[in-house]
Amino acid sequence: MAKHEELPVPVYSSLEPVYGEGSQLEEAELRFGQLKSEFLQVFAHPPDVFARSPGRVNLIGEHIDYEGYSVLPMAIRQDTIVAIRKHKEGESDKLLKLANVNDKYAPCTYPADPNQEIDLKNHRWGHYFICGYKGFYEYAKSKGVDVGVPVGLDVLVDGIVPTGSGLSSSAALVCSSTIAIMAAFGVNFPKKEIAQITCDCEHHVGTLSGGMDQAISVMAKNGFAELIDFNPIRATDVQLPAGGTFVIAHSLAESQKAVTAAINYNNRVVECRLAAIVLGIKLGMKPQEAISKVKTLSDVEGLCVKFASGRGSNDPVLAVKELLKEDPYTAVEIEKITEKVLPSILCDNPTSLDVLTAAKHYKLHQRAAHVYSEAKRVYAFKDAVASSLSEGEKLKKLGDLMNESHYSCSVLYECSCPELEEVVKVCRDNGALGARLTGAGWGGCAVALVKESIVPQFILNLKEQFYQSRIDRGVINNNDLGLYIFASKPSSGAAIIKF
Ligand code: NG1
Ligand code: MG
Repeated sequence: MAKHEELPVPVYSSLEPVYGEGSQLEEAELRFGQLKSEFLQVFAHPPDVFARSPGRVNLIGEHIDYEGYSVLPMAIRQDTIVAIRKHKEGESDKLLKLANVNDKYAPCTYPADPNQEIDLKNHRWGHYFICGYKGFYEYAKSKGVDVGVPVGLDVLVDGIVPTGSGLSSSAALVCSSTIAIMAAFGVNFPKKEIAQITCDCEHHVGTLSGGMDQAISVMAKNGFAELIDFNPIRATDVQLPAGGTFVIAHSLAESQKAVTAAINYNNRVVECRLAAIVLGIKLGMKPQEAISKVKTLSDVEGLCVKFASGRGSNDPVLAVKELLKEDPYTAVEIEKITEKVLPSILCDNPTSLDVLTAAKHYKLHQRAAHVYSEAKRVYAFKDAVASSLSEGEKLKKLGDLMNESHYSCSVLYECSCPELEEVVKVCRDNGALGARLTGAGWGGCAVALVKESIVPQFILNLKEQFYQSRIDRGVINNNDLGLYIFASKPSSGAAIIKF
């Protein structure tokens, strides 16, 4: 039997296989019905096909996917649906017409040109669709799949993954767009290939992101979290202990990653790369060799472990502690070690150059210590789930690992913010076994592991202790509370729906 990730995206003729039964199915039926009639209204034709792809919550393994390390997310119920119609050749202007059911997102039009550049200075929601469009053509070309000449596309989007929340609304949009385009062109690819295409093509919006979000959005299975490995992308089912529930709680600070990339997300990617090169050199590589060969901290882990083993340990963090100073490095200090100026080291990626302009210094020690320790916690988490511990002990262990992960994100990686610190504390004060920021951070959501039996009370307490004052100040509306704090079960991945 073909492995799950080798299979193409499933195609369904009804909504039950994706949304199950009950209220979730009812809500989906309503959304799809409205989407269809709005499509008809806007474009005067019905859509050919729909694609949906979910958001995700990362349980553990933060800011390590782009360093080549495995992560452990699960898909959430909230998803993005894309309805699409492909024009016939010569039918009309060759335009990609994008509309959104949410008025917040004004319609936008792009040329049907797979080689178009994305205007990074003017961030627009439609750019994420264009990522998928470009990715689709790049992939088809690389595989020699003939998809014909570019034609016009009509597209209507309905996304309910909260944006700027660390729940991957961007990947849900990129994945559902790419899959809708595929389906409109009558092709389908193995899920792991789509996970790779969508990961690569999201770079067109200017973030140097890893592949976690797209991988889980495309490959998730109902009822399971997934351990996602990279190079090549692989997903292994993780069955979470039944007595625990993951509650997602928004800090109400919006994280505008695409806008602030140079000083936070991309900055960390660059710091990790520089830390890896410096470690490589300190561990015996020639500067030029390290610069050309070392891209991520996983590339020099072997050398770090070898160094540690000389001291009776197998922990790469030991090498970090002894070889990288705790004080931040200036560019000049790094250049002394690398014997080359930073812009020429990072010239293979123009996005990195913006980071150099914005950065004052580089915290190599802290970032590398976070990455290596967080990578270990992911496996400890997976091993605890599979262990013979009692359920209570298991949950406690998972919670402890989540707390350690948060501490490392907050103190070593500095990707938290005051609102996230507060919501994490309120979660722990109210009986969470563990709580941590999830996703990129700098705002967005926390995820808390809570005993199933106390979930309703836990949510009530959070309402009182965290959200009520914000409701009173008009930051959020009381009726919307369910959008900001909710329990989540592992949901299913991307699907194509053809009625
Ligand atoms: P968010 O910002 O939560 O969607 C980002 C990256 C991930 C990963 C996490 C941090 C994108 C699309 N995703 O997620 O690849 O690096 O941060 O673990 O940028
Ligand atoms: Mg994102």
